[in-house]
Formats: sequence, C-alpha cells, structure tokens
Amino acid sequence: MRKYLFPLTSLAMLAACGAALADAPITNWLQNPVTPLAEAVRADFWNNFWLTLPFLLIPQIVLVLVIFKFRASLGHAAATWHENPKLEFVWTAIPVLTLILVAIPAYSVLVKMEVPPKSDLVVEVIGHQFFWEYRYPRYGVIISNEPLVVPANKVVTINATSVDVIHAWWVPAFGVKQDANPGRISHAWFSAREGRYKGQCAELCGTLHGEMLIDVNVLPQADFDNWIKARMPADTTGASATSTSREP
Ligand SMILES: [Cu+2]
Repeated sequence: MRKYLFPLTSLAMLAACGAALADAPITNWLQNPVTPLAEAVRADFWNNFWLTLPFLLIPQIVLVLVIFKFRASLGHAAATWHENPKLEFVWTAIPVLTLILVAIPAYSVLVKMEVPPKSDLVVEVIGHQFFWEYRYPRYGVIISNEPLVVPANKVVTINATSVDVIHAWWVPAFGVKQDANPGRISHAWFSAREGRYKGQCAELCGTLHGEMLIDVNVLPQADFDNWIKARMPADTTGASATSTSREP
C-alpha cells in the first residue's frame, strides 16, 4: 500500500485543485471583454492557450509513462543509442509551425491596437503622482480625480502623457494598457459597451501608485451629451455640443 501513497496523494491534490478551479468564475483572473479590442485579445489568448497546451501536457505525460514503463525494477537496461535526425526534425518543425500560428493572429491584434479607427471623441489622459487628469479638448473640459466619462459604442481615442514619471493607463475590460510617458504622447483607443469599469495605474510610479485607480463611466450618447454640457465652461456652452460629429 505504501508504494501507492505518493501517486494517490498527487492524484487527490490534482482533483482538489481541479474542483476549486471549476467553481471559480473565470472573471476572477481575466475580466470580461467589453470592447472589440478586448474581445480580440481574449480570442488570441485562447488561440495561444490551446496551441501551446499540448507542449506542456504531452512531454509530462510521456515522461511519467516512461518512468513507470521502463523502470529498472522491471528488468529494463538503460538505453545507449543517441541521435535520431528524423525525430529531431519533427520536434523542431512542430514548434516552428506552432510559433507561426501564434504569431500571425497576434500580429493582427497588435495592428488593431496600434492603429485606431477614426475617432468620435479624443480624450487626453495625463498621469500625475498620484492621480489621473482627463481633458476633453473639443469641449474645453478638464477633470481630475473623478471617473472618466465617455459615450457608449463610440470610438474613443486616448492621448496619454505624464507630467512627472511613467504611469500606465490600464482598464482590463477594454483591452487597453497604455504607458503615459513624460514628454511623449502615446495613443490607445476603445469602443466600449455601456457600464462602469475599473482600472489601475500599471506602472510602478511611486509611493501612492496603488491609489491611482481608474473608473470609467460609459454612458448612452444622450447622457454623455448632458454630462459634458454641464461641465463646459460658460463661454463655450453656446457652441454646438453634438459629440456625434467626428473629431479630426
Ligand atoms: Cu502608478
């Protein structure tokens, strides 16, 4: 009985881990995507997961089988042969092919991220130690230390920068994580479904880095128009505030 103790304990531990994971909602470790970009990132994640999973499983399974099947106590002598060009060719070609299958869709997601479509709204995101400032240049509105408000299902372009050190504007549900560098403007974009979303500065920027939280309220267009009108400086409220017209 004692010789089965180790394999049996291992199996019991594996089963316990499996049961614990099966109960945990997947959103605990990967937030649900609410933008086309985040959906593309998620699809790419699963593509890579399934493509690379066999490389983890097959060698481990073969290793365990070989250890048991060819063990010395069954009378097996150690193998003395080496080199097998055919086998080496196959186990080089399969990873190369897999890497190509990983790279092609990943590159197309990268291009999608880097090249924003024509934007409906431009927001300037400015990182400070230790808060976020948001500017809506089209409306002359500047806010800080409060949620970013944007219209739903519209292309929002983020121009990110910083006044001090490197920060990063990260909202997982949007599939957006963009560095905000001092002296440089970097770009990101999203088109989100209605809702409230959370994020966090993703670049260690000092003692209160952990307090640089991000809240985004994605409102229906009409609600966004009302919100922005209420925030506009008095001398510009007479101007047209229809945010559906496209930004240059
Ligand atoms: Cu930070």
